[in-house]
Amino acid sequence: MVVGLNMHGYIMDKIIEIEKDIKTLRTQGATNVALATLAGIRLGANNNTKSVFQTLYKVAKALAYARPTEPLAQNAVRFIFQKESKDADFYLERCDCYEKMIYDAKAKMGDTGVEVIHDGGIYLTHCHSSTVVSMFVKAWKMGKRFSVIATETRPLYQGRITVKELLDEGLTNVSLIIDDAVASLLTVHKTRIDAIFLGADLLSYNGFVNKIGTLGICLTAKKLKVPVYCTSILLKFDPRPFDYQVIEFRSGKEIWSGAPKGLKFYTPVFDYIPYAENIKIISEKGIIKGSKINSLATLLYSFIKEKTHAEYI
Ligand code: RUB
Repeated sequence: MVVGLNMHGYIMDKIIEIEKDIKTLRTQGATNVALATLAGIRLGANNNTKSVFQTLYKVAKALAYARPTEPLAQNAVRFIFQKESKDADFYLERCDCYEKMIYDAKAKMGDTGVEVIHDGGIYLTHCHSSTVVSMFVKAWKMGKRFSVIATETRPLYQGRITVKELLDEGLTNVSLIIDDAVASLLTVHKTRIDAIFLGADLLSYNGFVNKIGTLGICLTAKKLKVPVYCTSILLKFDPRPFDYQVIEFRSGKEIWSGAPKGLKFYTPVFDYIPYAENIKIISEKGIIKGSKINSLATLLYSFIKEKTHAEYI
C-alpha cells in the first residue's frame, strides 16, 4: 500500500488512486499496469521531496506489486532504480526510457505478428490483451480480412473490452462466445479455427501466465494441434522459477456479489501454461519457442537478472 510517504496530499491521493485502479482492474492488462506504474513514479518525481530515491522506490514497488504476476511493471522497478540519485529528473528520464523500450518492442513484435494473420483466417482470443488487439488492428489496417472470436472472460468480462475495441477500429467479423464454448468450438469446428492469439502477464523458463481459462484453451488446442501464439514482449520475463504461490486469488464477490451466506469460492485469476509443441511466442525477437525465452530475454534486457540498487540496501 502507498501510505505514509512524505508527499503533497493531492499527489499522494492521485498515486493512491492509480494503485486502487490497478487493484480493482479498472486498469487491467500487463501493459496498462506497467504504464500506470510509470505514471505513478512520474507523479512522485514532481513532488519535490528531499528523499527522492526512497520515496519514488516505495511508490514504484507498491504499484508494480499491486498485482503479483506483473513482471513488465516489476522489471520497470529494476531498470529505473539501478542507480541512486538525488535528482528527480534522473528518474523521469529512466521512466521515459523504459516506456520507449516497451513501445519499441511492441512495434517490432507487431510487425512479426501480422505475418501470421491471413486473409480469410478465423482466430480465437481470450480476455483482453492490448497486444493482441493492436496486432489484429494492424493486420486489418493493412487490408487483411479475417474473423475474430473472443471469449467473454468471466467473471469480469474483459472479452467485452476486446470486441468493443476491435469493432471501434472497424473490424467487421467479430464474435463473442461464452468461455465454456471454447472446447466445443475447437472440436466441432476445429478446421475453422486457424490459430489462437493470447496475451501474457508473465513469461517464465517453462511456461507463461495469462488469464484464467487460458490453460483449458491451450490443452484443447494441443490435443487438436491448433497453433497457439502467445504474444508477449520479452520485458515480461521473470527469471525466477515459476511458483504457483504467486497466482492471484480475488474476492468471490467478483463471481457472485449476492451469493448466499456461507458459500465458498475458488478464485484464481491466472493460469500457468507450460510451453508445448503447438505454442509459439510472438516477441520483439521474432516468433520463438518457449525454450529460447531465458537466453533471449536476459541478453536483450540484462537488468532483468540483476538486483536493483535498492535490493542491496
Ligand atoms: C489481462 C490479461 C492479458 C495480459 C496481457 O488480465 O490476462 O492477456 O495481461 O495484456 P487482467 P497486454 O484483466 O486480469 O489484467 O497484452 O495488454 O499486456
